[in-house]
Amino acid sequence: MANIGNSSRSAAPVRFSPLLHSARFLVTSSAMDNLPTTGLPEIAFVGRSNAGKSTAINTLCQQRQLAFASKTPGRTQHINFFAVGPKDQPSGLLVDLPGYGYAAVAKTDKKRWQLFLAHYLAERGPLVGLVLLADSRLGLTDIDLSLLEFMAPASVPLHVLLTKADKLNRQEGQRAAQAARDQLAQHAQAVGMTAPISLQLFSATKLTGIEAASQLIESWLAERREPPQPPTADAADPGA
Ligand SMILES: Nc1nc2c(ncn2[C@@H]2O[C@H](COP(=O)(O)OP(=O)(O)O)[C@@H](O)[C@H]2O)c(=O)[nH]1
Ligand SMILES: [Mg+2]
Repeated sequence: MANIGNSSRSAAPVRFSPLLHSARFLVTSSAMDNLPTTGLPEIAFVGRSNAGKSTAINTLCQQRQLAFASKTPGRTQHINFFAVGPKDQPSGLLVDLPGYGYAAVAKTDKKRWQLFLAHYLAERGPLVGLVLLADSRLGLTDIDLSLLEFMAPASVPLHVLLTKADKLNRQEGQRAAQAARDQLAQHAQAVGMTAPISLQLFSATKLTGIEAASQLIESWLAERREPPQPPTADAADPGA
């Protein structure tokens, strides 16, 4: 599994992504049936309530209030869409999916959320990547891991941000990352997920891992933007 951005913050100033900085609110959807149909490549952010999802989105985009960080988790069940790229020609969307369960996850909540996500992953053609956020002190829970099951058929790459890494020392951080990596590898194999999975430590307060996360998100969007080259006569497989 790729090991991205696992080092702590260097002395050099953090390079934020101008593309992500261009993010602006597009629309809120309250349900699956009124999601925007722009055809633009889409990157979704998921995670348990309080994992630090809103804070991570704001930090990656260098904006204070783009996604609302809340002291009362679990309130918003809306899906917020943000556009990035030139105003007149956006190049992609960031999607803030509803958080799931706080503290003790109610079984019904969990089921409802899993159904929603399964549906979203199955239906969302333009989805080019999923970013899963999990508190580095708590690690991945079974509901986090259940994502892989739904992602397996969609073949969408997954990137995990272990958030609030500033709360752990270096050794604890490395241990948390390795434990999560092992869990992901095991689970991916169990459910037959073959799309790439990567993981890194992330801290909004110390700005750990900003560049690695930004670069991956940009590369996901760029891959989809470039139309596939039509095969030329030269490139054709002579054996075909
Ligand atoms: N120490 C620390 N706290 C964080 C970090 N990111 C988020 N938090 C805090 O964690 C809580 C939940 O964050 P929020 O972004 O609202 O989580 P969400 O429910 O996943 O959107 C807030 O009190 C944040 O200030 C971080 O990188 N470091
Ligand atoms: Mg939030």
